[in-house]
Amino acid sequence: MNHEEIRLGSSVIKIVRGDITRERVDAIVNATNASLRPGGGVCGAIHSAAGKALTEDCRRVMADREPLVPGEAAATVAGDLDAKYVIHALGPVWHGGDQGEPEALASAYRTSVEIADKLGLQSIAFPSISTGIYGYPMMAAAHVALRALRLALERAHSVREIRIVLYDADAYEAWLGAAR
Ligand code: AR6
Repeated sequence: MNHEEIRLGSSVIKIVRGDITRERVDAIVNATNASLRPGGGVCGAIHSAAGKALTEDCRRVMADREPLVPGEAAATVAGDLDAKYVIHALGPVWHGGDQGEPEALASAYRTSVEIADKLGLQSIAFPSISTGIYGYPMMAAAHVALRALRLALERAHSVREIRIVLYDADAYEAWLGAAR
């Protein structure tokens, strides 16, 4: 099987392997930094694929607000991506796990689903937030994320499909293990 599905009533969480910038969904979630700058990792890839409109909308959003704290998220246009919105979620930097990292990571996922739901969206694609440059151990992150996403889906009105898009084989295997 090349993907894993977790069914929850009429909703589903799918774990797939791929490049999130190629997803066709209502919202693509970005693992951002506090000031919504292009950055590296999946964030750099999303900004490059989306083009100038995304980076400019990020600047517009930040002109009206304080930097994000870990666990927060904000929506912008999606530029050239095949999505209606990009939801920029800030995950925690890993400091060993006893500095509120699980709570902040759960909040980043939950808040992104809440924003998508308020926008009336049905499908969202997530990367594995915090598990690259921010150093969160992959398996631990997958467990926290899946638990948060289950709860968020149960409360959502419009969101029906969540896709977790894993770029590399190790990440994909870790998430499959957590899902099972
Ligand atoms: N599609 C899906 N997943 C990807 C892709 C892609 N195209 N490219 C990388 N990943 P990271 P973080 C995976 O470092 O840890 C940025 O500079 C990658 O393998 O992108 O939350 C931001 O601006 C990893 O598993 O995000 C922040 O400063 C996962 O995406 C900081 O990095 C997340 O890795 C955020 O760090």
